[in-house]
Amino acid sequence: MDDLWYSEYHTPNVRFSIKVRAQLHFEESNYQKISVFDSLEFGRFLTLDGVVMLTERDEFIYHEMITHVPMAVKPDTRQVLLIGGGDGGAARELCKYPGIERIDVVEIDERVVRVCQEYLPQTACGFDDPRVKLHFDDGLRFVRTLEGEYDLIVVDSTDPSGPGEVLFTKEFYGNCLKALRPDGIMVNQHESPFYAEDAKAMKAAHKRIVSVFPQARIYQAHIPTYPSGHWLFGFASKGPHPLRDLGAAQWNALGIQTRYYNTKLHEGAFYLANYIEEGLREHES
Ligand code: AG3
Repeated sequence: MDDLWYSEYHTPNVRFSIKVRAQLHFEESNYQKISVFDSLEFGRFLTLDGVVMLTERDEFIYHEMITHVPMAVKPDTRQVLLIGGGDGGAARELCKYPGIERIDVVEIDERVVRVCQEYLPQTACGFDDPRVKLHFDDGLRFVRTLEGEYDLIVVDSTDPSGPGEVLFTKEFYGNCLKALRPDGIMVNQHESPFYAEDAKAMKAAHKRIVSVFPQARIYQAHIPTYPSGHWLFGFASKGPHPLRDLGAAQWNALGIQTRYYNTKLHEGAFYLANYIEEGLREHES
């Protein structure tokens, strides 16, 4: 087979395809179908239920943007809760901060972690740091029990269908608010603004976050292997503002190496296209 392609439906009428060298792994866990492929253009990539979670070539964009944006706003972050993130990429970025004391990773599917440890060491190395504690548990169940414990919650979930669905509910966001310390920040992967179905889900999620958090803003990044290549993240907090409280000089003084994120781009990432702003504005305070 020398013409093998992986395809994902981004809409019923649009497919995104990557030429693959080989399928390295397939299994059906208790929660989902897990595959790892090797490709010519994007290196190895992980899919869950047929949806691309990360590729070796462009994962740095997503993982840097979901971590360094809140960290540059709140550099004194000590306790972090990472919901999902079973590939280790977000944990890897957070471990670049010597000030972080503990990262609790709550991943529902242990098999995702084990498969990434076997095939995707580039991201799974995030689990090697002793500050990272793995909890194989349901994210909603885990946050329900918490009160005022974390400076930062990173919601590194799948799309809002399947096991990731609860991580887009008002109940989940309300529990995240409760789990945060007084100046706490929650950042989540917020889907794509472009295709109609994705836009609907992302506006609904924003509406729920706005109804729960005093501050809620959206920022963006370019991620080639996600639908439309245009991806959003949510920044919500009990107080800190993503731009007014950006400690650019302080962050730059840390000397953290990044390939996508910088503090200028941080500011730019919060300026959205008109069509997105218009869709969101009705929900913002
Ligand atoms: N989280 C999944 C982002 C959603 C991708 N959606 C899609 N391809 N339709 C990424 C996990 C990386 N830590």
